[in-house]
Amino acid sequence: MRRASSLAASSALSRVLLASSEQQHTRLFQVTSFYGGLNAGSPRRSFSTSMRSISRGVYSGTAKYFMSLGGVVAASVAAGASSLLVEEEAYAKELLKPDLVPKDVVLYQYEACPFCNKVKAFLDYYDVPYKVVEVNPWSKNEIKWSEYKKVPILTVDGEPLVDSSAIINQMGNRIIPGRSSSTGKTNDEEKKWCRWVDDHLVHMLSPNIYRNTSEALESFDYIANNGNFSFSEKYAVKYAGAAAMYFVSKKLKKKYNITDERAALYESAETWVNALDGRDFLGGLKPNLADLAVFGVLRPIRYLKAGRDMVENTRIGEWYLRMEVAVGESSRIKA
Ligand SMILES: N[C@@H](CCC(=O)N[C@@H](CS)C(=O)NCC(=O)O)C(=O)O
Repeated sequence: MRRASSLAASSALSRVLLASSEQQHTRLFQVTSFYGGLNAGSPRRSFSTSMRSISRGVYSGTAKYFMSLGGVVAASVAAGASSLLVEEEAYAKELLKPDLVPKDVVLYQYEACPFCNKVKAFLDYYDVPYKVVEVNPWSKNEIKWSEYKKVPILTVDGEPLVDSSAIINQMGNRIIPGRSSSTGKTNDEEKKWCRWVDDHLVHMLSPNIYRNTSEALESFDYIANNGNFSFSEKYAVKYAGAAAMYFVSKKLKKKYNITDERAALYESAETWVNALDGRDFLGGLKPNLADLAVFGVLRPIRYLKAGRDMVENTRIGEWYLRMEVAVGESSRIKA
């Protein structure tokens, strides 16, 4: 893993910088929105994209003029940029030996599915290039060839793997050196928290993201715009889906004994921060599979109202940001 030479110092520095990172993100987000480089899903990326565009000189003279007026704004952007650079120095992807990287990896997924996002977090962190096939949840035409009718399905050099946890375990044993033989406390802790993600954390999601009509519509707007739907399906999905999931989420609340869904989400976030026990990641100085699982499951909701509330009302934001930096850009191969 690439790390800054003075690990302890940079880690401490990052901690200080990350303490105000949520405010920085909000500010950067507002600034980039103003300049038109908006990407609601990833303020960090939209910021760097905007900065790259400015430095390449792609903006018109008028736009540059308005930018030059924003002296105060620019100063705060510069401060944010330098701290983000330090963060990127300290946390980075885990790079594999090239001969361990599978040649042909295809993920059959729904863009907003938490289980699929777990697998993507793993592939992105280990920088495994993968193609994505977005499955239509109604016809499922794209996975007609498979007996398994859920997503994610990952084909690795032609071999289909199913179920997010099994996929990650099998891929981990295959590409992380020494992993299949690793034993002991660390491994037990990692396994315990991976199980917690599947048995507990995922059940917090639906009751929260569909908890009222406006949040259900916000969630389905995201799903409709990012899923594999025809033009007419999009509208049906957004409104019928939101209405249906609003009622389903109430049933799920009962099933999992949740009385106050937001309180339960916050409690889960705090439980996770307590598990970190002061470490940057559950894996110590770098993420392990449990970090990647928690991050993956939370990623589709992070910039929805539920995720924003969670970050504002719990201590999970600093860890989440470290994960965003460590996992980095997607390794997805653009078609
Ligand atoms: N335990 C499985 C659960 C996968 C799962 O339930 N996927 C959902 C999407 S989030 C699914 O495909 N449901 C069936 C359907 O859409 O018909 C895993 O971890 O991969």
